[in-house]
Amino acid sequence: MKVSLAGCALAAILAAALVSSAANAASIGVGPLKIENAFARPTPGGATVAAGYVTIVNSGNTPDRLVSVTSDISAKTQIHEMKMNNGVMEMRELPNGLPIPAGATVALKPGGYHIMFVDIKHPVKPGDVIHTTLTFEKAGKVDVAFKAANSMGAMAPSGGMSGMGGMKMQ
Ligand SMILES: [Cu+2]
Repeated sequence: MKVSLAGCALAAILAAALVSSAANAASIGVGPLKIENAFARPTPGGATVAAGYVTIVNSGNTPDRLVSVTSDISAKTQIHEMKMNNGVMEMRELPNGLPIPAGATVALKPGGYHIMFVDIKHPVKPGDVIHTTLTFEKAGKVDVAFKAANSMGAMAPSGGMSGMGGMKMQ
């Protein structure tokens, strides 16, 4: 009886911890900005880069800008955009960062803007967490954990791009 009560209590504590960590992961505030739904994509073995995605909501009335990102998995972390160039999807670094207009929601997502972890120290496995610091021009710095999705294709857009294989880096 005691054992099962203890088990129940433990389960309740674990459930509460899960709920609270999920709530934390769901949204992080910095100034008028809200950082939501940060996730990364697992990488195939031997990959040298990994991609991270996040949604940034600016509820303020002044524009801001994501100017830089650092992470614990890569020496270099860049802010990339994807563009079609002569029928080939290419990605390149945004040299001046990513504008976050007043009142706007900017989604970094597969096939579009993304965080690029360059020269990763180890592959990203499902469930891994990449710890990063995002720096905004006005709102300042905020620590954001990017959790790796469950499979490489899990978050693939309907266009069928399932990895970095079809892209080239400028
Ligand atoms: Cu990229």
